[in-house]
Amino acid sequence: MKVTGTVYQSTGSWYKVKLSDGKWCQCRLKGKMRLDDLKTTNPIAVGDEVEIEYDEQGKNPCIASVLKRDNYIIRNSPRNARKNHIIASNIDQSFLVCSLRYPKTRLGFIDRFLVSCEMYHVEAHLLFNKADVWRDEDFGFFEELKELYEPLGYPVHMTIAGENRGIEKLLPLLEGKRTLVSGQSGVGKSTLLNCIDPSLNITTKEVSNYNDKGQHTTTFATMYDLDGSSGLGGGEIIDTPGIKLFKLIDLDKNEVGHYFPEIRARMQDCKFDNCTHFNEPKCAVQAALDKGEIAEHRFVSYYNIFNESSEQNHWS
Ligand SMILES: Nc1nc2c(ncn2[C@@H]2O[C@H](COP(=O)(O)OP(=O)(O)O)[C@@H](O)[C@H]2O)c(=O)[nH]1
Ligand SMILES: [Mg+2]
Ligand SMILES: [Zn+2]
Repeated sequence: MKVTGTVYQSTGSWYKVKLSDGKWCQCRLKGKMRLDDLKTTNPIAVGDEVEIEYDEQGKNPCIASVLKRDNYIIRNSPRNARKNHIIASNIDQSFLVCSLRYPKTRLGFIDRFLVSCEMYHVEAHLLFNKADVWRDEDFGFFEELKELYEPLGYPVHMTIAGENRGIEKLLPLLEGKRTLVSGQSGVGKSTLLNCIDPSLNITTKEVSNYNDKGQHTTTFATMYDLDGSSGLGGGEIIDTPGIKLFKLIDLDKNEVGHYFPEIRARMQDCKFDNCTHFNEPKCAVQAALDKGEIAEHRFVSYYNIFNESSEQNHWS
C-alpha cells in the first residue's frame, strides 16, 4: 500500500511526514531509494512530496520515492564545499530576513538570493529587521533600498521582531501560502516566526551543534502549519538555519541577465543578441547604468554572479 505525504522536518536519518489524511508519521528512507543527481547531501528536503511504503504488517513506514519538485532553494553544504544542500522545496514565496546591523547583511548576499528566487519563479520579500537598533543614517539607507528593490518587484518591509512590531502587515501575505523564511544566522528569523504564531515557541539564538568528530552538524529547516494561534486559516511557514551562501547551480553565463529584472527589461535593446553588457557597443544596460537607472551595486552583483557561472553552454 502506498500513501503520499509532505515532509515537515528532517534530521538526516529521520523524517517527519504529514500524510495526505492529515496524520503524522516518522519515517526513514527506503534502503534502495534512487538518489537525485543534484550532488546534494540531502536526498529529501522539507516541502518534498513523498510516497510512503509500509511493511507487510502495515508498519514501519518509509519514504520510497520523492515526487518531482516544482522548485527548490539550494545552499552549499556546510560539511562539503563541493556538495549542495536543498534548503526547502515546493515553496510559493520567500521572506529574506536582513539586518542593517548585528549582523549586517551584505547587498551581494541579498542579490544572490533574489537571483535564486528568480530562477525558480519564487516571489521574494525583503524584511529588514532589528530597526530598534538602527542609527539615523540606517533609516535613510532603508528608504534607498526600498526605492531600489520595490520597483524591481521585491516588496521591502521594516520589522522589529524582538518587539513584535511590523508583523501584522505580513500576516495577510502568509495566508494559504508556503513561505520560506531565510537569511543569515542571528538576523531574527525564529523570533519572527514566534511573533507570527506564538504557539510555535521556537528556540531563538542559534546554537551550533558539534558532533563527536568535532564537525559542524547542520540544524535542518522545519516547516510549520499556519493555524491555531497564528489566526491564519492555512498555509505553511519554514524556518531555516542560518545560511552563509546561496548556491546558484546550473546557471549559465548567458542566463544571468535574465534573473535581474532591470537587465531583463533592457537587454532586447542591446545591439548584440549575445551582449554580456560589459563593454559591447550600443549596450542598453550600460546606457541605463550611466544614467543611474540601474543601481551600481546591482550591476556589481550581476558581474560577480556572471563570473562564477558556468560557461558550458555559452558557446554551444
Ligand atoms: N534588537 C533586536 N534584536 C532582535 C530582534 N529580533 C530578534 N532579535 C534577537 O536576535 C537574536 C537572534 O534571533 P533569532 O531569532 O534566533 O535569529 P535567527 O538565527 O535568524 O533565527 C536573538 O537574541 C533575538 O532576541 C529585533 O527586532 N531587534
Ligand atoms: Mg533560528
Ligand atoms: Zn548589453
